Amino acid sequence: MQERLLELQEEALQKVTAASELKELNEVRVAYLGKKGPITEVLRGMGKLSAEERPKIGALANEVREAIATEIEQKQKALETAAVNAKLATETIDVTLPGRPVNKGNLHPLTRVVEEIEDLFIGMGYTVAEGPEVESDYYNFEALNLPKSHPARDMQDSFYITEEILMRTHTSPVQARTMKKHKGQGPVKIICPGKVYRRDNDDATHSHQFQQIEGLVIDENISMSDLKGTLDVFAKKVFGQDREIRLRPSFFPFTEPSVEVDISCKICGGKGCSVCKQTGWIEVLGAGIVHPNVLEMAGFDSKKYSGFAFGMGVERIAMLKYGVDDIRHFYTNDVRFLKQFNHHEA
Ligand code: FA5
Repeated sequence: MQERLLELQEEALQKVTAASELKELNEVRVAYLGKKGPITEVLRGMGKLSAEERPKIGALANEVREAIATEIEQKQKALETAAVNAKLATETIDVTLPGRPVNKGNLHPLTRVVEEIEDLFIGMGYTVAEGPEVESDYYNFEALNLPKSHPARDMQDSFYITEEILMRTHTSPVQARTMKKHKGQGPVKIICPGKVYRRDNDDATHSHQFQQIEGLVIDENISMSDLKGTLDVFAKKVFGQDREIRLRPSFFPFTEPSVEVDISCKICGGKGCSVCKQTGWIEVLGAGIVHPNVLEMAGFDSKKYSGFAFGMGVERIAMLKYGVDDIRHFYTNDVRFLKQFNHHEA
């Protein structure tokens, strides 16, 4: 019996040494140390032994079991460590690799200009108003003193959807809509940013779709000097103290008197270039004193109230501010162009 036990020990230890996987090792454990294993079998036959031999064989059997168990345990640890090392070897991270750059977007230059102008006027007590881009002929023209056959309608070639509905050609309809809401009660002090559409041929300074910001102030005793002062603050804040502004007499059916406001060209410094069409000036906005007909049509008493209004082209302002020589750059979305506006103050 003693021999049989030592034989079993030898056999088991060889198998432990040979095992190359945890699964195999477990099979050895079950085979030799399990309840149905050969050692248990030997112990069952101990009843046939003499009283002297029994404890000896019992002790030996325990030693054999322990030897096998210890060996299995050590092998198990070795196999586990080897498995972890193998995993680490295949999953190594090279911490010296440079990181992937995170591409951060930035606001479109036109959005930035609109926000800057909004902030400026909000700071002067204006509120922001908005209106629809698909507009009725009534608000786009008639309520602004432009009846159906008025020749001045040709000043803004329009995209008509039906006889009565068109893509708005300017942001001035928002003036008319806002005045109506006020039901003849002043004061009104708003700016209205938004997209507008015209059948203009695209070139360096014209686009068939562009943005405007409208301004409207109605109160008692509003005069041309209030308009001039406001435009001066606007020009100095947006373009800097060194920019000059020029007011030219002009005509708009909804204002009387009317002016067109030019700002000295930053690209050529006023000498003349393709952007300013060799004049040294770029037209950025139209303005004037609200026509009494417009006030009356919107329900305001033109004897009590007066007001001024202006409408500026956002792209023209952005071109002047950032020195952009072609309006089409704003709409072709070349990332190299857009990335240049990454900083808060360009
Ligand atoms: C108007 O649209 C008037 N509604 C402005 C106004 C409002 C006058 C209130 C009086 C009182 P005008 O057509 O001039 O006016 O356009 C205003 C500005 O829009 C121009 O000064 C110019 O900066 C810009 N603009 C006009 N046409 C284009 C175009 N095709 N592409 C880009 N900008 C344009």
